[in-house]
Amino acid sequence: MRTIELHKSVTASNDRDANLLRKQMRTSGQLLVNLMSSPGSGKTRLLSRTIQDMADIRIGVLEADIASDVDALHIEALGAKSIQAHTDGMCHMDAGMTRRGLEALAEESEGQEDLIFLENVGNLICPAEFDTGAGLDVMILSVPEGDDKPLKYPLMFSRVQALVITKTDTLSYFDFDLRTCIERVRKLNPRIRIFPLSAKTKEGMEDWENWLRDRLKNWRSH
Ligand SMILES: Nc1nc2c(ncn2[C@@H]2O[C@H](COP(=O)(O)OP(=O)(O)OP(=O)(O)O)[C@@H](O)[C@H]2O)c(=O)[nH]1
Ligand SMILES: [Mg+2]
Repeated sequence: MRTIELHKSVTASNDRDANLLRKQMRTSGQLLVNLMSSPGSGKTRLLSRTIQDMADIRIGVLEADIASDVDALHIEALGAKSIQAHTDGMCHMDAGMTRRGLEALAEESEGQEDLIFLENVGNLICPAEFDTGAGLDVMILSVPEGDDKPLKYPLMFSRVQALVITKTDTLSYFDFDLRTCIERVRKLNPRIRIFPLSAKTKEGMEDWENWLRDRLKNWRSH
């Protein structure tokens, strides 16, 4: 498993870089999914379960963290190609950093993946402000974090195409009202897809994985 050091991109326009990367990914037929959430919400565990369940699809993972390589090692142990990217203390990935991470991944796997996940740095603020060039932006909110998060971090909930509400196996231990949470999210983002699930018990995983398959097909048909 390879670790790369990334530094902030010094280009004039992140949005332009992101749009170009998205166009190139569409041409290559690879769908990049940007996963964002607060630290510990369950990104790596969701990815692990998804990789195990979707064995027929070639999946690669770009793990972005300020330090450590535990997540990438975990993913590689499942047989998926993974690159650990260190972000030089930065709390998000920009499009140039994502491109360099993807290039490193392609050197390892010869660009064979159908689906590539970017596990963004755990943070609900900065990653929402930077387009990475991904074809899909997905947020994960876990039950222990509370159902008030859409009120506190509206930008993140507004700009993603899907929300995974994870750790639903813990609902009986927390004062988390799923209906209220979903109402709050829909007020910010009426078209968002919402997947309540548990990566531990697997309940709800199928809907999430079917949606990913559908999005990949759609990505390749345009
Ligand atoms: N009960 C339960 N625990 C979960 C679930 N998903 C993740 N966890 C646990 O939550 C903790 C954090 O999960 P991770 O997958 O490491 O979270 P992360 O978002 O990748 O964390 P960072 O990379 O540090 O931001 C671990 O102890 C997981 O086992 C779930 O669906 N149910
Ligand atoms: Mg992780």
